[in-house]
Amino acid sequence: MQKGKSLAKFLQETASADLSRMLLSIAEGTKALSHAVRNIGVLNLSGSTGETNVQGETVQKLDDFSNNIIMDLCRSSGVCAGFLSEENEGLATLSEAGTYIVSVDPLDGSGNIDIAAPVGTIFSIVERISPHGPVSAEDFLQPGEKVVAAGYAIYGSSTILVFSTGSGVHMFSLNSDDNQYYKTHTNVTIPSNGKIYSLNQGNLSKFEPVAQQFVAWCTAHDKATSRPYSLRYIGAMVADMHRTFLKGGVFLYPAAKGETKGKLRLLYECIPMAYLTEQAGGRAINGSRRILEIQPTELHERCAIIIGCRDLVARYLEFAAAGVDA
Ligand code: AFP
Repeated sequence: MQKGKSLAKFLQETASADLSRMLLSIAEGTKALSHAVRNIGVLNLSGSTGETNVQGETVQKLDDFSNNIIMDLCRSSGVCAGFLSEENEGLATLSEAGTYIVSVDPLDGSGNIDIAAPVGTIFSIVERISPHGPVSAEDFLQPGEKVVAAGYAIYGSSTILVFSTGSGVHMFSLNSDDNQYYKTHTNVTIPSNGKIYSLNQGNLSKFEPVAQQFVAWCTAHDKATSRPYSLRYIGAMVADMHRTFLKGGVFLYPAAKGETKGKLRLLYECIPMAYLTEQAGGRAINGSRRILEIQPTELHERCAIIIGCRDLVARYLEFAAAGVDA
């Protein structure tokens, strides 16, 4: 691999000492998870723990392992005040004198583990509102506009850490020789348009009518706009979004008919991806509103999402504004 700047050096030059520390701790966690994902069989980490998480989903051994690793590293950073994870029902105070509040999906796409398909970690970071001491729910329930850094790691055919601290989106690849991250893409921009749409099309009849109209538009023939577009769906948001950042297109998990919320979680899936997408020049909405403007009201709140190339998200909004019969 041709080595770019190391992550530590890059952060030294672009972020405060405390934020660097926070991000480097999460990055260390992703290295451990990358190793675990690649050695799942020999580490006896496949299969489920037999428990169910707060979302009602079966907890995989690797989910549990990932949660513990990321939480321990956030704690040892000394700057992480509060921690919320998809795997924990409540929030945790890690360091009463810390500044940062971290919301994380430690292992996104865990259904992909047993088939050796990509999985990842997604996180977002805000500053605490409460004074020093134990953290409170309001520290976590901040809109995406308050995010100071967000990112994800994808454990795919290679391991890549992607993040933004508010000045562009940067990608760092994990070098297996020295187990260090090196910059491979800087200031990533999502193309303004694209020829890929990504959703669980098997659920189409359950989704809001606008989503059905949008998919019908994506699959219609039109030479001028190069339609029909291609459908790609990996079933791990991290992987579907990683492709969207690099190749363009749109990823959707719309609301079901008659509902306003979707399946994905606002604090540790939708907000971090929306933040990165806007940093990369794209757009992210819940069907009608910009995701980063939504005021969260619950820790594990769900949210509909339509995210990716500006022009495609704008097209979805046009259909929504025109109104469709259910
Ligand atoms: P987990 O983090 O629980 O593994 O969830 C995966 C996920 O939230 C997201 O990464 C996928 O895009 C989505 O679920 C897939 O959902 P469907 O199976 O309903 O298509």
